[in-house]
Amino acid sequence: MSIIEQLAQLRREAEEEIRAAGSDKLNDLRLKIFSRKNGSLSAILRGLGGLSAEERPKVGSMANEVKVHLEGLISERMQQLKAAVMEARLQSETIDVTMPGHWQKPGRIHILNQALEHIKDTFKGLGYAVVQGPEVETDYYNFEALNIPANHPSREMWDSFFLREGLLMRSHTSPMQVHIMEKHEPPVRVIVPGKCYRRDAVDSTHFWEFHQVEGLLVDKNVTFSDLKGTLDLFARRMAGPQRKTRFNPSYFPFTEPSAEVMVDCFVCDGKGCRVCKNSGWIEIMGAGMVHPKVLKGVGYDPEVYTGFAFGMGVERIAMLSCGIADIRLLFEGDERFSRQF
Ligand code: FA5
Repeated sequence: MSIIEQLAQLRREAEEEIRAAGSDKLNDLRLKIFSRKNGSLSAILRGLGGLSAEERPKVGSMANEVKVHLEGLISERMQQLKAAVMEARLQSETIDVTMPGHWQKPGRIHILNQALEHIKDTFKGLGYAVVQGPEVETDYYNFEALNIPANHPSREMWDSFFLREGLLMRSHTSPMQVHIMEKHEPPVRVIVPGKCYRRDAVDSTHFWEFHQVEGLLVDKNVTFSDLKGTLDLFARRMAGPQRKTRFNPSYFPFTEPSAEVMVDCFVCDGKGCRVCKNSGWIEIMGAGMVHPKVLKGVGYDPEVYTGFAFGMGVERIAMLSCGIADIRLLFEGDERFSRQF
């Protein structure tokens, strides 16, 4: 077969192969035709030397034309394959911008945390520092150091969850009064938010796990009027200026005198209902002047320093400020409830 016929055959066969090749084959095909060492075009061109001086340029230019033609076909095929890949991708990744999106419900701060923040802000504004304390306490801090010796009848007020010998889940935040005074010289002005645990029967205003905020202020010349003024301001700020407050005489072994701070019932406006047990009033905290025995126990001189303390239930405050009639609603995690606040 002459070189011209060989070139014509190469052209025909290569055209067919290029048209049929996929992108993985195309590069191999390019080498098979154009490789200097063992490409089929190079093999044919090696025969040029045997041609006459007249034939050589003619065949040379034909070989060049076949080369340019096949190279063009290969890059055209390459473009075609790339375009097909892109088209397939566009088809499979089509985004319908008119489709409705997935709605993510935004989270909310729980009503208890909202109340806690409000309480903290109010007292921070009055110059109180915020400190935390342990939930597992010793019998000494939960009772003894607060003037509640073993077998004292007032321990019944704090029916507790006991752990190992001498340890218990704190039943109020008052133990922190002692921790703080042991560590700091007066003046002291702190609040202590935290969880407390009691074996209380659950009803609309009691739960076995709840939150308190303890307050403690000790300095020279602190009087019961300072306590009343502070808590009255706080109650109105939390529950609204229309709410009435009342200080009932009460008893806590670690304060003398002691008081129960009441707010008129927000559900019945003081007329009497299930929530206020028909009394018209809801107790929100206990308070009083720090007992001299407690001051002495931590090394403070009760002749020089006096102070007041209070402990409030955060759940009760949250219920009061939002008109919630049952404490259990706060712990059920029902979104229909929590979304309202
Ligand atoms: C005390 O716990 C005292 N430590 C408070 C105190 C502190 C008095 C400093 C004097 C000086 P009491 O047991 O009354 O007191 O509880 C205080 C508040 O915690 C109550 O007014 C109530 O709002 C809340 N509370 C008590 N028990 C529960 C309960 N089971 N569930 C929800 N809230 C409760």
